[in-house]
Order: sequence, then structure tokens, then C-alpha cells
Amino acid sequence: MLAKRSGRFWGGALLSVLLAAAGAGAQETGGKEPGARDALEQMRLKLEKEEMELERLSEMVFIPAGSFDMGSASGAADEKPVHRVSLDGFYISKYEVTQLQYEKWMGENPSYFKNCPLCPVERVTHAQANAYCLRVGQRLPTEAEWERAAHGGVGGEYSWGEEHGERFAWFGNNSGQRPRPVGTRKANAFGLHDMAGNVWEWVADWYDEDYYRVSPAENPTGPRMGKQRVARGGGWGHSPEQIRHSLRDHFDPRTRYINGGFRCAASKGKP
Ligand SMILES: [Ca+2]
Repeated sequence: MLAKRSGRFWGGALLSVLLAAAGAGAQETGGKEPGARDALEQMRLKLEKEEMELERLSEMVFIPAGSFDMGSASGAADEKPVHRVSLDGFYISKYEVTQLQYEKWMGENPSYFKNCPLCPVERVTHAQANAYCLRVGQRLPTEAEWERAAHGGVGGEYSWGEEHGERFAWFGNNSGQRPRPVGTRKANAFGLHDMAGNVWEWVADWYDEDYYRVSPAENPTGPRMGKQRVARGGGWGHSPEQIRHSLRDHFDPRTRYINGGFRCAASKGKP
């Protein structure tokens, strides 16, 4: 992606200039400035490692076009009726957006649990999440895209079946009451991590408890207006019931929660 490439270019270009300057200085003084060169080399290695991490964390997974049953017959009233939804193929982030990525592109880290660059960024409003995705040339997933991605093409309340949730999700039973570095639980069948738990995730749609009764069957994008935005997947403090893939949470879009984050998506052909 262009934004990612431009960031790498900036860091590499700056270091090239600094290393060249250090090399020239060392030549002028008969090579007696190894300290400066070592410091710059250390900085170069640190930035190189950071860029590799950013590359890894920005990976997206293509979810092929297809249909799935959205909602749950045994869930809350707003998860009904279960209805067949068809979606075009799309890309979605393999991981929740991390503090490292957010700070890189937005110049700040609003998280409560700081000093954990590979943990998901939290305490972001819906507008901040949306702005980040736009900054990297992407967008928030729709509610339907998020649920199809979470199911991993498997279906059911959990992509892993009814047991072994602790291998797939950080939630109230195993998190130690805090977010954890992304990708440290098993991926679902689509190769996505932390769709359930760790931080719940803003999606693009406005919330309407009756939306499933009127939702179009193809590529639904939610109500045209609303007061709250949908959030999905549950977080590090939630119960097994609250990290079900079909559960629909919803909040005032201005709120910033210590267990709320996001991931981005892109339409086919975008990344
Ligand atoms: Ca999550």
C-alpha cells in the first residue's frame, strides 16, 4: 500500500543520510568516531525491525465472495431473525490494529494499557478508528463482513466449536483482565486472529436492533442513520457468551473504552 511504502521510504532515507554523514565524519577524523557510527547502526537496526513488524501486522486476508447465515436463533432479540447474506469478496486485517501501527500513522497512542506496542490500540472513538483506516487506504468492515470473517467459513456460535475457546481467544477466563499482544491465540479457519475477544471492534454500521428484519440480502451496509455504532467480538474482560460471533454490541460512537479497538477492511482490488 502506498502509505506503508511511503513510511518505509522516509525512515530508510533519513538513516541513509545520517549514516553517510557519520561515515564522512569518521573519514575526516581518521575513523575515530566509531561511537557515532555504532549508535546510528543500532538505530538503523531498530527501525528496520520496526518496519518488518509493521509489514507483518498490516497483513490482510482475502475473504472470498460467498453466503452465510447471519445472526443466531438462540441469541438476543437483535440477533434475529437468522437471515442469509451474500457478500462480495473483501480483504480484512489479519490482526486487530496495534498500538505500534496507530502511533506510526496517527502520531499518538490513546491506549490505557500503554508500553505494549503489539497490543491492540484501545480507547479510540469510532471516528478515530475510521480515520486510521482511511489513512492507510482502507475502511472499517461492515457488520456483515465482520461476522462472515469471524465465522471463518465454519458457522456456529464460535468458529472453533463449543469448546477450547481459551486457545482461540483472550477473554475473561484467561486474559488476566488486560489486552494481550495480537496474534497470540490460534487463528480461525480464514487465518484471522482475535476476532473473538482481546478488544471488541468497531465496525462501519449504525446500530438498529430491528435491522435484521429489513436487511438486504446482498452486501448490507446497515441503517442509513442511527445514534450508536455496532461493536463486535467482545473483549478481554468478557464472558464466553459475550464473545459469540453473532453478538451485537453497540455504543455511542464518541465513547472510548479500554477494551475497545478495531481492524480495517478493503474492497476487492484495493490493497
Ligand atoms: Ca477482537
